Amino acid sequence: MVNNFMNTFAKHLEKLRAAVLEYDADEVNKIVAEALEDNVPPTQLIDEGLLPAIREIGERFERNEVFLPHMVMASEVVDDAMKMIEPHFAQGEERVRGRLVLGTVEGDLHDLGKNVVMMMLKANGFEVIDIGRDVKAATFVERAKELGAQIIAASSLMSTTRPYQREIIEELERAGLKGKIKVIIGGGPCNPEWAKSIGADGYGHDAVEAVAEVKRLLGISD
Ligand code: B12
Repeated sequence: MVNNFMNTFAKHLEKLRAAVLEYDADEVNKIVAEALEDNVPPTQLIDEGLLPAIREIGERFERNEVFLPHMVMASEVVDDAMKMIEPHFAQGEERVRGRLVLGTVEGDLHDLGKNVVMMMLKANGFEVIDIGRDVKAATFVERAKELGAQIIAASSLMSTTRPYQREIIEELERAGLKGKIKVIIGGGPCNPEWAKSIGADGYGHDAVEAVAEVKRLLGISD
């Protein structure tokens, strides 16, 4: 019985990965619908189906095997599929455990990772206000202030945009809010050393770590 489940899951995930690599939106949506029907967990569909495929596209891009339009097509296919999956995430608890403002930094249009982080945080009972992509440092701080957020979460996917994460912390310092509003960062070019060097309060390698870091910063132990 357990093996049957595993086989069904593996089959869906492999088909899903292949369909993203073919940029076949209809096929991807069909597989996602079937997989959800077969009770494949939404996190598994994302982590083991969609994400390996989009990473593979990134690697092919790096090797000059595919070009920008292919990355655009693949990201649109993945974005659509994530929109189908989102309602199937377990709802977070009624009680809101904390409020965050989440965005991608200035100059950076990559938002798939930010969206995955948002889904996971919401599923874990956090209120997340998505302020979009290509967001200026000052806007992160203004929005967090006006919404009474305890945490700013900033995503950066490029080495050229990562410095804007530091600008957010500098903005907080200027506003006298450093330490009062915490900052958590993540995304491809980020790592714990970078987080430490810019004075960020937390770093998450992926959406699961994002949730763990937010809990740590808010002193939530479960
Ligand atoms: C899809 C994609 C695009 C899409 C983005 C669409 C969209 N709506 O997001 C499009 C086609 C628009 C694009 C454009 C470009 N891209 Co691009 N893109 C990618 C690609 C293939 C996948 C990124 C992705 O979505 N991954 C899936 C998500 C789920 O993973 P993730 O973002 O890493 O997020 C996870 C973690 O990092 C973490 N996380 C993310 N954010 C946060 C935030 C917090 C707070 C926390 C705690 C955790 C966290 O959790 C997430 C979930 O696990 C990557 C390759 C790669 N390997 O990353 C290149 C890549 C990021 N792109 C790259 C480049 C160069 C570009 C362009 C400059 C190309 C060009 N010549 O124009 C433009 C720049 C546009 C701009 N101004 O931003 C480079 C960046 C190189 C670098 N180091 O600087 C990469 C690495 C490709 C490469 N190998 O060269 N891209």
